Amino acid sequence: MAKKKDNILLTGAAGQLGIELTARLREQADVDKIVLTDIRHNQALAENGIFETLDVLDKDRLWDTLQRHKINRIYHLAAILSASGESNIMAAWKLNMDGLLNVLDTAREINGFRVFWPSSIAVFGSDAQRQNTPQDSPLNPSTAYGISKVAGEQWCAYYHRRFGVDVRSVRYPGLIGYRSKPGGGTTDYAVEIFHAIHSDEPYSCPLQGDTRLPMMYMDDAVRAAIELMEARPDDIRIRTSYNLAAMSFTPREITEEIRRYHPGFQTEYEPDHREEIASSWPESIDDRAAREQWGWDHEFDLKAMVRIMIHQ
Ligand code: AKB
Repeated sequence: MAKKKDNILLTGAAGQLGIELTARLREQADVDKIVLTDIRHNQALAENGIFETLDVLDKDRLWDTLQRHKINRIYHLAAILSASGESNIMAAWKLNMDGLLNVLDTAREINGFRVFWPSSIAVFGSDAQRQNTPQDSPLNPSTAYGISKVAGEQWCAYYHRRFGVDVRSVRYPGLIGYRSKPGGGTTDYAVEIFHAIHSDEPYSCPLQGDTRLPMMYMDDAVRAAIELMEARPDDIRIRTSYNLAAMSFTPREITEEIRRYHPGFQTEYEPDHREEIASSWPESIDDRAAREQWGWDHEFDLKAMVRIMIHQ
């Protein structure tokens, strides 16, 4: 018997990852319906498919939307990221935590439902090993965002253990793509730098030149989410969140790579509060568990990513 096609809902669909994930999901043959939601109306998304405004803090409305569209997969992406979260810690905690709990608590009422929820390298703090950070490291984060991700990971494991909710998660590094803009993250510089290439001014980088961070090209990030959602439940042995890695670089190294195409390009280093966050995060990640358990493998390194970002 042919497998029933999926009805998928995205929260935070207008965000950096949501836009890219939507484009990829639309190409999948086993997807019947994609319902895009975001807290604010988005005309571009509404013109191309089903779009509804949805505040994930409104649990009744979330339930109603899932029921009306017979949703069996959710990518719950709505969140406030690390740098923005520091200017409004209560808003970050409320959206990131209550939003996730609404999704998990609703999911336990629906048979055969799957949840994807992104965690982040922000779960690690300065007492975790910084190079090749292991899956099971101390989690003492430095930001409100990181605290919400650590708590969220624990809630995911709890809902899986206690109610059998099929929730799956990865700890994303900084994400880089050209179809959508990031908003409010510490790693946003790695996208903004490309928008500065054609300016007459040098790019003003909010991190120090030698602050190394784990990063990932968007196509890898999107594929990771989809492959994890398609993995056999028995292969997923970690129900908090998987370490995930692709490349690591410093602002100076990405500048050098861009200069191979634009030799006049300059970066000035003017570290602000984001430097403090970045220097509490890992430099590189050990993601062997994801590779061994559900076959994760990245495709893009720094050179490939820069080539695409320059030529898109
Ligand atoms: C951020 O910088 O806050 C995010 C993340 C690594 O979770 N990109």
